Amino acid sequence: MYSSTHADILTAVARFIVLFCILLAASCGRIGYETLAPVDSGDGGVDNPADVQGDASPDSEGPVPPGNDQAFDPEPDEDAEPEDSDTSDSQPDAPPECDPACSCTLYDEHTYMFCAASRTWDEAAAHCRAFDMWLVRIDSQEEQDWVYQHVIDLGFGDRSRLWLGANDQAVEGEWRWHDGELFWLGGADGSPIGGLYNAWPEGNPDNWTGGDLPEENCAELRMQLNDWNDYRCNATYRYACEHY
Ligand SMILES: [Ca+2]
Ligand SMILES: [Ca+2]
Ligand SMILES: [Ca+2]
Repeated sequence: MYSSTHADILTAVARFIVLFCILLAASCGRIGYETLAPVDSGDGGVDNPADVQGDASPDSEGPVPPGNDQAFDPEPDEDAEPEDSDTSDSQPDAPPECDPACSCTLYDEHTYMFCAASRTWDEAAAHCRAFDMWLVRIDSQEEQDWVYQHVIDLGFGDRSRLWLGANDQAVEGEWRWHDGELFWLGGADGSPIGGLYNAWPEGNPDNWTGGDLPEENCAELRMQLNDWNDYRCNATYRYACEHY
């Protein structure tokens, strides 16, 4: 009798414990859900249309666990930094490399390289091309005067001569810049092409050949007069390159 009663008590206690645990588990589950759910239930349970519209976009992000928000933030930042560095990388790519033996400077967003070494026109032109430049192309009185003054500032001398990109080596009388663009047709009595600038003085280009000398097919800047002259391309002058 006693043992039977004792067993009943144990069974009742066990049932109570099991029931308690079931209730406890159900209670915990509900608490856990409600903890995450308010934002969702706000969407689903919203009876006010105004709230639906107002909450729609924020809630669509809101229900994403806060942990995700934190995960999202670093990712755009990491993306943003490379974009910035890419942009900054593309800028340094623009200016060409400068030969340490020459002097480089910036004017009107173009890089110029002034070289004191004396070379023939073809040698000077090749040197410019090796640094992604052309022999200097002068397109305005302002550029002409700037080049003139810069040569003075560099100490090249006010009587020095400087190779320019202009030449008529391919066809006599067709004066083209180093890049190939035609800007003058004819001799001293010729005409500018396309309204392009020139600084020929009266009497040049004259293709002078005095005796057995080669023709004059390359243009020099005469510092003494701040103008241009056609001269023999195998002469050796200082020169200026331009990146454009
Ligand atoms: Ca130029
Ligand atoms: Ca000529
Ligand atoms: Ca001449």
